[in-house]
Amino acid sequence: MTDATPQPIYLADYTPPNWLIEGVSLTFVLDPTATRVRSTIRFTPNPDATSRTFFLHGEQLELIRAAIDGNEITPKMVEGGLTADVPDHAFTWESEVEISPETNTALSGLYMSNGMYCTQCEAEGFRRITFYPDRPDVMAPFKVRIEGDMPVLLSNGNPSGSGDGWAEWHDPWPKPAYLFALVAGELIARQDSFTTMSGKKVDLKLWVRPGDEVKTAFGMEALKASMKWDEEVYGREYDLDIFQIVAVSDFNMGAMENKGLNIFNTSAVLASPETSTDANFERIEAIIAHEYFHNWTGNRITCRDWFQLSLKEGLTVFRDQQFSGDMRSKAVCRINDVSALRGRQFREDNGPLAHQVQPDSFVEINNFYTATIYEKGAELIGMMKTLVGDEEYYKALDLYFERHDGEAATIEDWVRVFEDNTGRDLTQFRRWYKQAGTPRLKVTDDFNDGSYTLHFEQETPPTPGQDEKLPQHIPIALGLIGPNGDEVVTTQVLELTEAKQSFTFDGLGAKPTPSILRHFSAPVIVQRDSSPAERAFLLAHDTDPFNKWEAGRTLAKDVLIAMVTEDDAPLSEYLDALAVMLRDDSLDPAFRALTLDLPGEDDLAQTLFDAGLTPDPTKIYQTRETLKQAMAEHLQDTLPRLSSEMDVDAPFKPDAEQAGKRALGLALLQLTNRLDGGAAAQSLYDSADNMTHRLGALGCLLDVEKGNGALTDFRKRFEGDELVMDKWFSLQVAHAAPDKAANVVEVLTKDPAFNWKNPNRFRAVFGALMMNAAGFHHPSGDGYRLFADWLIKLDPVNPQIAARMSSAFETWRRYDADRQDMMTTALKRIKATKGLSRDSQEMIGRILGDD
Ligand code: B3K
Ligand code: ZN
Repeated sequence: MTDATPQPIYLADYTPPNWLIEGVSLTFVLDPTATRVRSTIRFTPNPDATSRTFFLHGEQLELIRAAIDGNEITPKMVEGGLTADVPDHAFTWESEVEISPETNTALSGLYMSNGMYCTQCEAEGFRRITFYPDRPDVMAPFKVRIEGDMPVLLSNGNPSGSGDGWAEWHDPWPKPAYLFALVAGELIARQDSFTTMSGKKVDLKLWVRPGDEVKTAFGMEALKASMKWDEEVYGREYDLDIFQIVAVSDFNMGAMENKGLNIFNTSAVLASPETSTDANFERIEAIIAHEYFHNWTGNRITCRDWFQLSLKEGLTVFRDQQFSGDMRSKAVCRINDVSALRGRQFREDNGPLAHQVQPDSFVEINNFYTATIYEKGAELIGMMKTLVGDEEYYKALDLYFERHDGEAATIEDWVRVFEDNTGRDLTQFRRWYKQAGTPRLKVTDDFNDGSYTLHFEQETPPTPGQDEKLPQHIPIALGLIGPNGDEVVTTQVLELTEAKQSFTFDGLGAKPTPSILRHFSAPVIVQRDSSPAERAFLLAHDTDPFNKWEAGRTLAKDVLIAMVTEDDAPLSEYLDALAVMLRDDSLDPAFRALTLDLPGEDDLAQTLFDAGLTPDPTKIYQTRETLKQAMAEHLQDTLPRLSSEMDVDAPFKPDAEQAGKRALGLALLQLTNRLDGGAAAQSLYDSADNMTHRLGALGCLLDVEKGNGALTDFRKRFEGDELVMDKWFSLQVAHAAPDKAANVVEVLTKDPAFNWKNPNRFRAVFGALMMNAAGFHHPSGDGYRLFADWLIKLDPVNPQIAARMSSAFETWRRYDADRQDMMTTALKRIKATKGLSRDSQEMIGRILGDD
């Protein structure tokens, strides 16, 4: 931690490592406050390097001894590590350091969680374990010996020996240090096996704390399904004798893809019907797949440097999204993915934190594990697939694995594989990686003598450091629908490359209705003046499920915007269209549930801001409430029958079919709840046999201020279950009325169960406050003050989480002068905190727009 202005590092300054590593041996002698780490590393000169200077990263390490080729030396300690005089040929480095896992609250490096030892090394945590060239382009095979009085001692790779109080592991696949992992504790495993496509049997172990084993069945099935899917779809086979997952309570993110030993936040792996919602099951399945898929896209082929982060993350997100689509409903998954993209990445792209998918510089790389790197990165992969077609996409991937296996690659390598494979010139497409901001796509049309022309105009607004934007290469999947609802032009992909470009379709009998950007074929914002009638027509007739949903969403959004900005906005077209769609039982219940879901408060605020207006969060909140009430009243007669159709008679299964019914059932319950004052919700709460229903019902009860009894009951039932208690905390904040939200948070932070050093618990409360837009932005400013107080408190303990959550303030420029003033005051107060971490310094500086 330092007060000095942190210095950025630049992609342009990349130089190859001076020294490569042939092999590493590590010995850990575990102790909570005085763990000894001995390393023996065989360094060889890198023929591609321009210098032989020897530098090893190291942070918060106490050096006990160091030696080169057996001779004790005294290295020179420098900022961020050490240097030493070394021979100009291969040599063996040895060192011993002491570290204190118990006092490591940042959860980076080796730390303790509930009495167990575990590690998190990505991005730069390994340097908190031992002195090492902690950069992803230095790859090495690892041998690890762990000594400690713990029954289970784990590391990467295959087991190579064990005895009382010790275990040894060997990972033959060269890997960068960020993929290193160690776990030691009192754990028990669910065991299974998977036979790979070449007939190799792989042991599978999912390690948890005793008591949690009842929650491991689903995760194990998801793992086996992922292994099979990666073989079938990408031809990728697993490459060690064993694959292990460990569940940890204190973890900064969802999970980590350490080679052969994935470490998971308990929230991303433990599941049971009584304690997990359908959304939890779905997320767990996706994260298990994501981390497993990293074995090829991330581990076998890793990143040359952290500017290439999206090379592994964008591609792996794309792969996990494909997997989820195959396991569940493609349409519903796509809609959810796009909603998440709009909610998080568009928000980021439209504010002071906007950055490139491949940034040019960063101060703290942990601040760049963002929706832009991940989700926008995944969209870029999807666009490439759309442009080259499925067959060429999979051929290009084969070439990628063949050409770069075992390497630390770049985004440029990736794009070149596509060019070499297809012969296409992707020069313009590369702009997607280097140009931040969400393109706006204006669309108009005309029809003359059977010729229909669509006119596109693209423009990307300025983002920090990038005032001028060039046109992007945008694949626009398009279909045309005739006046009788038949599709007259089936989906085809138009390639927009100019700032303005038109496309004409001849031989049409009548003016068609365009279905633009099917399947959301590019991460852009379509701006098209369209009548409610046209939107309702598409909602009824579009054959592309994404655009069918999109038509409903834009219809709802237009209505909400009109309600906010005009006195009497007509609702009938929307409500009638909704009623027709809801009753259409040829439609998947999950899809219908999504159509009932109104555009979020943040989305509306951004839309108003884009239109040159100043959003008022309170008014947006009230408007959504008014529309929901109107929906409930309009659908009143339909609700009882429809709701009963959503009953699930069969035993609980977390599959898409049952989950869809529960989702629609709960969406309808939220409407019924406005009419019956909580009666149906109370009865569902009392009879619920699964967490989806119980939590959904509890939310409804809180909405009508009848939740106190159920809240007490819920706590009593689940007091011992951390993950369910996280829900108990977050639900109360999510459902707090805007004028009460800050107070609810204040009370919850005083609850003895509010263990704020645990990231899940902190996020449960403050993540929910951030999402409760009208509460966070309440004109009293209490939300801002409280949020800032807690970020200041958290920063010295866990800078990564504090920095990440400061993005709650990233939208400050949208709002009125009073709110802007209160938000910037809060930000400046954080900034002025003595000893503020480099992580938070960078984030707050960028949010405020400091140079
Ligand atoms: N690669 C990790 C994220 C590491 C975050 C470091 N701050 C998980 C994932 O994307 O799979
Ligand atoms: Zn990942």
